[in-house]
Amino acid sequence: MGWKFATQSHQDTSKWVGKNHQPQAVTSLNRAHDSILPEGSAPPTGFGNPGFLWRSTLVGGFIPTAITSGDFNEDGKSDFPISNGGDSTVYVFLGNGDGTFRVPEILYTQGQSPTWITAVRLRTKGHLDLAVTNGDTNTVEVFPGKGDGTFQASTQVSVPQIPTFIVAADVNNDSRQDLVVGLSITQNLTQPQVEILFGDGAGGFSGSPLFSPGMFGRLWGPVPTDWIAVGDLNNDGYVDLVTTISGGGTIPYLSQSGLSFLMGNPFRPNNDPTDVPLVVELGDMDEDGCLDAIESDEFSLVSIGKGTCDGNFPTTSLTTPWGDSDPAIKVVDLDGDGHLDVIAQRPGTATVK
Ligand SMILES: [Ca+2]
Ligand SMILES: [Ca+2]
Ligand SMILES: [Ca+2]
Ligand SMILES: [Ca+2]
Repeated sequence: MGWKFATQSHQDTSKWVGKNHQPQAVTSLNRAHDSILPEGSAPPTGFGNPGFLWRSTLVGGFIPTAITSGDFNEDGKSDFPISNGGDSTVYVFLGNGDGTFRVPEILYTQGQSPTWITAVRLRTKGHLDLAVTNGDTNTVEVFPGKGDGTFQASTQVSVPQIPTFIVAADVNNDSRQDLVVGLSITQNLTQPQVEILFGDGAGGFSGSPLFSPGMFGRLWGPVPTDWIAVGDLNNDGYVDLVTTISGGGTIPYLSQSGLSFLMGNPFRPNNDPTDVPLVVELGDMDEDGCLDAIESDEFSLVSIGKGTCDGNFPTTSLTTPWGDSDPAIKVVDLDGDGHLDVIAQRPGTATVK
């Protein structure tokens, strides 16, 4: 698992970065680490640019692993927390609303080696919170937000294996946010791939149904769940899941009224049995009323699996070569024309309509 799980590779990274160090002012960052592109220029995506301009690099923690967004100080401006796997911190960048940020608040996780992070409102009457997966301590850690950009002391919930991904959703339609946690699977063991932590609306959790895809993946490892997309595949009012697991294809799970899930037919990008999907997002790309699966794979290709509103994606088609060995993906209407766009990470950022 390499750098994501430092203690497993026998590296005590806590010694590398002291916990009493002071963050630098963002404005005094080492410009040598900034892009070679001048600030304000458009990044070379190879696609039509919907209006992004290059900005200076911000200071980060050691080995950033994931980013989320939300308004944590309730000033109407987006903020960006980043989890850092190497020094077990979360940097919370409060936005000024003009593309610049304040000096980040640094949260120290109780668990070790954060792998993923999501913003979620776990308390029905509360403020926006943060949930972090800790790869080396097998925990989900929740930082309850105070609504002013600071957070209460965190609490942890154990999960059975290494957590590698987390996304928030109301799985059982009780108007309380739940956490969907992707897990790493040990080879040749039948283990749960996903654990769902049902929120109680007060910041606590109850129940954690587990389900297993059986054996997937390569012949070494643990094999991580790389990504989980949430959406209602069959339009029954309950969110379903589509996951990627390294070497194991893209696996849909259909919700049974939020109480349990049935595994659907795994599929791979371009229907290629040798292809390895890494990340997947959902969006109705052809606007036929059925969510489609947009995947980026190990071959740096992006493809679209055309959904049929029953949890299946029988037809996949290559869209474009891009991507990276550690990609990310997002589906959103960037330019506000009513049609979904795809953002996929490569050694720059690419967009396509
Ligand atoms: Ca804000
Ligand atoms: Ca719920
Ligand atoms: Ca559904
Ligand atoms: Ca569709």
